[in-house]
Amino acid sequence: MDKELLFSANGSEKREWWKEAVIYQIYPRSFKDSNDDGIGDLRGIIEKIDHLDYLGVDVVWLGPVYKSPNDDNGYDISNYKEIHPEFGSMADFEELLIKLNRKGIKLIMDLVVNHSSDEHPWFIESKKSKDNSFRDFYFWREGVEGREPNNWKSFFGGSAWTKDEITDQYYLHLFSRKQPDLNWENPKVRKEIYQIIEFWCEKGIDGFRMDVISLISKPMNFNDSPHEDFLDTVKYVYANGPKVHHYIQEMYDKVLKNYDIMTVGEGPGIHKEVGLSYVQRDKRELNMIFHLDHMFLGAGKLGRIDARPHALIDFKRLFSDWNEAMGDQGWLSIFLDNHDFPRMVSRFGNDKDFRSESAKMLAILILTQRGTPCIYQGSEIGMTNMYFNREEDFRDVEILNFFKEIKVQGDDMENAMHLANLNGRDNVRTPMQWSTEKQAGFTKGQSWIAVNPNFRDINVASSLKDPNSILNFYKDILAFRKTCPTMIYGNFEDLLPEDEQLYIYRRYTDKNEFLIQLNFSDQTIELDDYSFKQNVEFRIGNYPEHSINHIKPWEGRVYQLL
Ligand code: ISL
Ligand code: CA
Repeated sequence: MDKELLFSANGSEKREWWKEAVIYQIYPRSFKDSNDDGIGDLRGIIEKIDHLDYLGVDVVWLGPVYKSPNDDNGYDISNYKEIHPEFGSMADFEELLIKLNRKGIKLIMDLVVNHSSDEHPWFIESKKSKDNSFRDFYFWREGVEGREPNNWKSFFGGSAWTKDEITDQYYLHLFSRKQPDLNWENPKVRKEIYQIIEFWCEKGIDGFRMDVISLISKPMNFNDSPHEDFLDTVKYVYANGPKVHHYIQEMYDKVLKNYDIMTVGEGPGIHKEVGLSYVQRDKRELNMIFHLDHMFLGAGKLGRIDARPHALIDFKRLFSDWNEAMGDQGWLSIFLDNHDFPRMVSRFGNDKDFRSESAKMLAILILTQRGTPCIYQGSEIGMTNMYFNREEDFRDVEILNFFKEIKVQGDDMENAMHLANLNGRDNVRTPMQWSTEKQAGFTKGQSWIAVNPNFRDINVASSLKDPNSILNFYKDILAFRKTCPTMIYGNFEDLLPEDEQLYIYRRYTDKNEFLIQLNFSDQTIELDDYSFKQNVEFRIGNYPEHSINHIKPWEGRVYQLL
């Protein structure tokens, strides 16, 4: 038992429920379909609350369920205060919230307010004429010599500007052309957004994951980006704009501060020099951020889609650097995948020969780093990347646009498909695998995106029956973490930053110390050099037997120093 179970009241760090919580991310379209139309929905989630309860998670982050034409699966919202009928009704939403809360699980929603859908009434008005009262809800600019106003590229390929015929001007969209960027310079826009936040807080939700919050303040000169590399443009031109903190502080003062909620900012382009500025204690902004640095590791010429294998050293350095950047003033959310990036066991583990071992080992990693862990649906059963054989099986707007560009340029489609299969977003969006029934028990209808054929081996029902399953390991390590404040508030130190296969670190306070050993290779490694000088107690690990003299392939374990 962690000696500090009751600590912290007079410890250096203030206890916060959102630091102690573990988040579980639900991608609603792919979680559980209750009415067999092939699309996951709110009643489907209600059916599966027992699964979340069994696992022991504290907070559900619910992906967007608002009214949306689904160009980007709900990240293009046409009504922020309505539930999309394909997900159910407001009554279903309220029932979900109550039933989760009854099990002690909180609910946070996705707040997507860098952009709306082009089918939002604001945009429909805005494009009508240059003097429409909603015109400056968005960014409209004249073209320059018959071309786009500047050289900005969209995250989803092509220019970030699209010309609208009605007024012959261009509007800005950092994502798809159906996701026009909202103009936060306009106080009326901000007021509307604060009302939306209030609307959901009044329903009793427990916070927000804020989509691309790093992008809400644009450099209003709209100069060309001087960077050739898209990710540099994101970092230094699109993100962390001049008024971003002013806006977030205003949002805090106008609404957030009135509720005891969790706020998690997501943001491409948030780099470690600016990370703390979003979450600094007492700064009245956000509780924590997701940075995406490890998601973009090894990104090649075509961006993250052609990510090359990276060195473990670089991966580890990111954790150390970010930990240092946060110090005792800031807080991160820790994750290894989500609905935008490949499955963690496929990318960071070995999903062929050591799937179970590496999935559990990565679970140890996310649950023992300093920060609030976030588990994406399916990781708890070790779901893997899907391999799509046919072009028509892909669904994601990013990938479809990518294919279009490849074709226009006459480039190699076979390679493009290969990259999409490695790093595309559809990989992680295949339905949650519940059982060995048809369509993995996700739906009795036709699923909106293919089910991974490996569902007969990888599914919740079978995992429940197997005491050594990944699922049961997650349950155990979640329970372990709850008994262990050092794992939450303790310091972090990487003990072997230069090792290319092992990740060995400690979490400690002045009273307690834990040693975490993770093997990121297919080999057994002798540990002579790292043998302990002190007595240790084994606390949790992913092999039934373990020896302090060596560490097996993808083995992970936590010791407490006595
Ligand atoms: O997946 C990516 C594209 O290569 C990321 O860069 C992603 O666009 C970025 O992390 C922002 O993601 C968020 O906003 C997008 C939405 O498509 C993603 O699903 C969401 O998580 C626009 O709303
Ligand atoms: Ca449905």
